[in-house]
Amino acid sequence: MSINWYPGHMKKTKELIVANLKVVDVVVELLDARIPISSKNPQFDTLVSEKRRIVALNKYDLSDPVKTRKWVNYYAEQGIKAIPINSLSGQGIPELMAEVRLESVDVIEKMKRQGRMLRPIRLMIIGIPNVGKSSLINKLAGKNAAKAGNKPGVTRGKQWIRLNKEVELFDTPGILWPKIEEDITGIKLACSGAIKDEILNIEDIAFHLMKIIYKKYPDAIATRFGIDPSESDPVELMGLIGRRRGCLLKGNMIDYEKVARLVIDEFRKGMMGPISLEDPEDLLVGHENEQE
Ligand SMILES: Nc1nc2c(ncn2[C@@H]2O[C@H](COP(=O)(O)OP(=O)(O)O)[C@@H](O)[C@H]2O)c(=O)[nH]1
Ligand SMILES: [Mg+2]
Repeated sequence: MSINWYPGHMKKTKELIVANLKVVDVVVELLDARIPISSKNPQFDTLVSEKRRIVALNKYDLSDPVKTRKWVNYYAEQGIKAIPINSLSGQGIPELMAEVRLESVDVIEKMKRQGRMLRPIRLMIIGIPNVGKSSLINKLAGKNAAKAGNKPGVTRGKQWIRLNKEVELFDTPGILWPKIEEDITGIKLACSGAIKDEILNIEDIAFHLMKIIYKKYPDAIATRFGIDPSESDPVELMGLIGRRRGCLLKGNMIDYEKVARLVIDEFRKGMMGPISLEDPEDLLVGHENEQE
C-alpha cells in the first residue's frame, strides 16, 4: 500500500513541532480510543522524550468502554496517565486538566527554586489528522477560541490561549502522520476517518472492518442488522446486509460498493454500538494476524 503524505510537508510539520516543543511544558498525545495502536505515531515518544506527557483517548463515546479501560491500564503500567475523553461533549476534560496540573507540579517547583517569576504552564496537543485536535482545542478554549481567529491585526496561528490562571494552550496542534507499514493499519485508519476512503478500496476497507467486528463483536452484527453472524462468514455477511438494506443493482444483484459505504458509515457514526478495533492484547500477537 502506498499513501502519499507529501514527505516535504511532513518534514516541515515535524520541524515545526520540534521548534514549538522548546517552550512547551506538557504535551497531550491525542489518540483515537478505537484504534490506539494505529493512531499512534511511533516517532512521538522520541520527539517528546524530554517533556511531561499525557495520553488522551479521544472519541471515547464511540469506543468500547471495557477496551478503553484496558488501554488506560496498559498505559498506567508504563507510568503514563491515559484519560478517555470526548472532545465534542467535554466528557473527561476536567480529568485531563487535573492531570495537566499534576504533571506541572515539578515544573512550577523548578521555576520557584530558580527564583524565576512564575509563568503559566504551556500545553500542546499532538496527534494524527482527524483524531480530534481542533475539537479538543475548541472545547478547552471555550469562548476564548474566537481570539485565535482571523481578526485583523491578530497573527494567525502560533498563539497562546489562556485556559485559566495556571495554564496556556498552544492554539496550533502538532500534526504527526500515522505510520502505515501494514495494510491493516491503513484499513483501520480509514475506518476511523483518519485517511481518505479514496486512497484505499472501499470494499476492501468494509470487508476487513466486518471481519474485525465479526470476530470481536458478533452481537453488534445481530443487533444492528438482524443477521445471526454464526450462520455466515464475513463475505456472506456483506451480501446479507446488502439484501436487508436494499443495496441492490439491476436484476437484484448486490451492490457491494453501496453495502461497503453503508457499513463504514454506520461504524463511523457509532450506529453499531460502541466498538474498538484494537485492544492491548493485539500488541502481543501483532496486528498482522488479523489479516488472515
Ligand atoms: N464522536 C466523536 N467525534 C469526534 C470527537 N472528537 C472529534 N470528533 C470528530 O472527528 C472529526 C475530526 O475532528 P477534528 O477536530 O477536525 O480533528 P483534527 O484533524 O485532529 O483537528 C470531526 O468530524 C469531529 O467532529 C469525539 O470525541 N467524539
Ligand atoms: Mg484540525
